[in-house]
Amino acid sequence: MKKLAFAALAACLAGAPALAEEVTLRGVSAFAGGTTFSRPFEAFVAHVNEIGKGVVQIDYVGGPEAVPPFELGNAVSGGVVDIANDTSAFYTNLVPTGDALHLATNTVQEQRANGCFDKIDAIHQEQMNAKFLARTGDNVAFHLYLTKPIEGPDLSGLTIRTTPVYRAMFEALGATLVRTAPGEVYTALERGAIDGYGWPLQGVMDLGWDEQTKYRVDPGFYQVDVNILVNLDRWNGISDEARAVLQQAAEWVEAKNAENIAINAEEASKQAGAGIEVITFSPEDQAKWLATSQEAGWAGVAAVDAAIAADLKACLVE
Ligand code: 173
Repeated sequence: MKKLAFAALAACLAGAPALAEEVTLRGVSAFAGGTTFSRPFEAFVAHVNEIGKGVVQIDYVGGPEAVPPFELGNAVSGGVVDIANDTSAFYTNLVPTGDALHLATNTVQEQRANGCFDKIDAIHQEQMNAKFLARTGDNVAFHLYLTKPIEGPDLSGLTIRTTPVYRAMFEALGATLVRTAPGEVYTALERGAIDGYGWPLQGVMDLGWDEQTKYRVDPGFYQVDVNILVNLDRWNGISDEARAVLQQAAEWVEAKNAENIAINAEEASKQAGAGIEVITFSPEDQAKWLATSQEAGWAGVAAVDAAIAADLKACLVE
């Protein structure tokens, strides 16, 4: 090993192209291993480890037990973690306009084609020292889940578990909000500390929340963003070949976002099987629900940075 490093250094000094050594990146997910929103990342890791042999490998260290979800942004920003699977809602401390990402109505493929992806990447590079490598979660909407029924889009008197994803909307509809990591939702429900929670259509059953959930409010709103981020210094320090492997695997995992449409249908029927009833509002109330989600969501981003909000809205909402 030492000899090899010396040989590489010598080759480098002699001006000859150095034999790039295989690099290993330490990877962590903000979601528990094997659960819905870690799955695309886990497939990405397996793919990189297959196509990147001799060039780049990922050592998947683990999930929230390795790094607490709301700390993962700092960990990848500072280089404690090289590559992270994280949602923008968990790192708003670093990229406060990241809330725009879940307001997208188009796909990541469209965002790559219309230049939006590069803008989002530039914001991540500048504000959190991270390369925005890939986005998963397209086609999966968020919902409100409840332990008691509601009649319409009035959440006053309800205490709801939230993350920045739902904050602006649920606040506008009068809810009292408590932010928790996913790992704390079950206990909060069990203790009656919350009357419900925001969560995507997929994954409710992963941590047993169906046992404590009576209702899902339809329609869903927004679109999940679970992103693969690489520490920028690490990204800049690896070979072109390693970066190309990661880019290729990024677009490969993004192509799998289309599978979410079929998975959504399976999940909805599993929830029904677990006894979760669907609350559907009147057409006027549905319109209010959805209009509030968009208006409150974009107002929240504009309050942070009006110029970025306008720029991203133009390429995320088509
Ligand atoms: O509800 C959440 O914890 C959240 O914000 C989220 C975001 C993306 C996927 C899953 C959950």
